[in-house]
Amino acid sequence: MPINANNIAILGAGAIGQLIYHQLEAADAKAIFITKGVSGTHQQNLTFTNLAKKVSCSLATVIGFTQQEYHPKNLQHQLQNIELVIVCVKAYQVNDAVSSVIKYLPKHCHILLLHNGMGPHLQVQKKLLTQGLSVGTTSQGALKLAPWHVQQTGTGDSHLGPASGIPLVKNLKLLLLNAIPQSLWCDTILTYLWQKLAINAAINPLTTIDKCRNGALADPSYTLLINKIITELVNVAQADGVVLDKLVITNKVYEVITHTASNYSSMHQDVTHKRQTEIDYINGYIISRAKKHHLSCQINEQLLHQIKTIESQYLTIGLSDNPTY
Ligand code: KPL
Repeated sequence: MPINANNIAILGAGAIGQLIYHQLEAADAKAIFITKGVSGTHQQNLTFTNLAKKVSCSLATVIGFTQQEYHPKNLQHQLQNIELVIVCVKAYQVNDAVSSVIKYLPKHCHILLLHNGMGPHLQVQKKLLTQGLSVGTTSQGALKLAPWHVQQTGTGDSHLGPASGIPLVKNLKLLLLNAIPQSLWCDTILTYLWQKLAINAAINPLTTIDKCRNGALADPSYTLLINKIITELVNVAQADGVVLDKLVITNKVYEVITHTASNYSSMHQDVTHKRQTEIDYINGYIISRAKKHHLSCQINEQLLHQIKTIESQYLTIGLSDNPTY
């Protein structure tokens, strides 16, 4: 018997959002989806392929709305019992996604952001009047095989923790930690976000520029470059008040390169599908914090520039296939 059918909403029906849905369901907590991909509220058949390739099906409530089509009263009514919204959209969609629903959420509702990169929490926390905010990062792998069919492609740690406002209530915190494998609640969540940022700052642009799988970065020809990316990041994080151990971070980056050797990074996939990348929230975030502290980070700037050049070949001519959420 599900704990509560309607007190958790997942904003965004991408691969990670659907993976979290299935993990919550396996823990007897049924969430609902809020998505811009469809219009109107309906029951949706979902398919999940787990790591052992076992396929299961379920039925989820999906509240869909499009930019043009808002049903404020309906939305407010449908979301009146929501206590937690897990935002699983691309970093560049977070601000818009949260802005779209915030006015329909109950005052005590908590928001959890789960995305690659850093930065959106700074925009979102300015918007929240009463709602508390948490942030998180996950290294779990998931692939969308069809709009409502995801496959889990890898295990990985997930770190969640408080960002601002009223903290997440204990029962929901325990529910999340119980549902998401290898998850931890961390009061110093920023340290983990910077650590994941280092992984993405090294792996994502390099695999995209060189059109290779993550494992190719284990080649010694990348050692110096990866070392420079990490050194710049560690210095910026320190100026931002987060002390990171460079050796620990370097080992983490290489651990992920090994564990995900056969994967294409999300940025590589974004470019392959002519979608906007998350570069502004990965290397771009390091650069923006560096500027704030009058630090230079040449290598990260160079990578940002190279990715922007690649993106400009399709984004400006309107070929982008940006996902809705
Ligand atoms: O998070 C990732 C991504 O591709 O965005 C890593 C960990 C690098 C795995 O590919």
